Amino acid sequence: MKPVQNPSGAPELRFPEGFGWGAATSAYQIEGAANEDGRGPSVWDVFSHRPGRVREGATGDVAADHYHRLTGDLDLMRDLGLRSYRFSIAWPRVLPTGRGTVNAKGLDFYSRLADGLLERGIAPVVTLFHWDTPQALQELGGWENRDCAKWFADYAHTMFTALGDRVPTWLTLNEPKTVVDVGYTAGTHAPGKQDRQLANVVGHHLLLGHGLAVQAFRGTAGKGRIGAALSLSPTYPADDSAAARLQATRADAEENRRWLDPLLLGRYPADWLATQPADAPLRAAIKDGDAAVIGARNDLLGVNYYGTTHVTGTGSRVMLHPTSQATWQEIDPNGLFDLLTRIKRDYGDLPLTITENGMATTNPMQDQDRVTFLRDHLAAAHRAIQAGVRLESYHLWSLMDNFEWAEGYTQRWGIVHVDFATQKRTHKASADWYRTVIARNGV
Ligand code: GCO
Repeated sequence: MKPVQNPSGAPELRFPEGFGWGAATSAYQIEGAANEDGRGPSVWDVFSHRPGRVREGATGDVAADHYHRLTGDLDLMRDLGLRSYRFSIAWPRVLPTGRGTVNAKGLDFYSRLADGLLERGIAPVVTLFHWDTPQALQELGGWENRDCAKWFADYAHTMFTALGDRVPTWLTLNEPKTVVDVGYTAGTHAPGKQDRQLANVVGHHLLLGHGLAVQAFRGTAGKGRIGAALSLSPTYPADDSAAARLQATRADAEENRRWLDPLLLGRYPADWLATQPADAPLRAAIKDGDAAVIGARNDLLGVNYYGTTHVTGTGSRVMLHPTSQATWQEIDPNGLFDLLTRIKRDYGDLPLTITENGMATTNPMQDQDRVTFLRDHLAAAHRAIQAGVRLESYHLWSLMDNFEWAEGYTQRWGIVHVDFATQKRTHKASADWYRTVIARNGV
């Protein structure tokens, strides 16, 4: 590993003044307090309590107990020097049945969180939906039901009204792709369905919910900006053959364009739509006018980047780069440069924020592999900025170890170690390294 800093201590790669050094988390993964202060259940509470769904039978009932440790965690962020913090709001903590009467105690938690960040000079970046659909709405069909888009926009409006004076950056959805591919196709995330056709309908309703929430935002006095957080993966042919190139284009449609195009160009990509059979339920789900709602102007785009995708001429995926403990991850920092410059080229010059980037490692404290990962990705991000990309901020995933969905507590993604028996937080090597990066404004 080559030295991180030059001998004088100045960074080799200096970031623009005011760059938003940040970290990300999500509600169900850290909060715990699942049954307290009036919070209603989400699909993840139900799913994680079903035998055999999550490794070692783990749940998010307690998680990192962040709900009870708010002040300590805010101080931890301040001590790292964070300038930006991306968190999500648990919809059923604010609206226990997804709609109707607001749970004042739930809302108050997020209000205290936003205030606590601002007091410490940290900008709140709020995600409205990080997969925890209220169970009461799931019983009405959840995102399979077109009305869910409207329920989501109403909830979003509640949050804009409550926190709009304090939150500069809003993200509607986190990774709709994962809901579609993992929650509704593979079935290994909540709600655990395996129905590709239904999954695409869910995907459409998620996009519609995004568009309606953006509309609701424009109607409020909030002075902030709004967009979505997409998980994107540049796709490449695994070899030079024409067949592999064709498959890479198809994979790109599935991984990236089917989300980017509707949001930023106001239409599904024609080649992707052509893969949907004439009688696919998705076709009936798309109503006149939806494209315009979904494609309403966004102020920024959140990019979750974990790695690249390589496909062969038969369309199967191969890994040409190292992976991590999370074996779906193909670690390739250069892909981040390709992705950021590609977004600018194909979708215009909108401000970008990296909303997630990180790796799981089995090294509990001396996580030099994570330091190398983060440094290499920041170098790629820096190169993209040099190439003219309007990248404003970077949120590593994750601030602290947490409930990693179906993997439970067996994968650690944090720069801060959490002892889940005592809830003690301890800096890993990567946390101390990141603190220096922030202080020097560069790597
Ligand atoms: C996601 C989620 C995070 C995960 C992270 C690691 O993007 O999948 O936003 O909740 O924990 O990506 O898998």
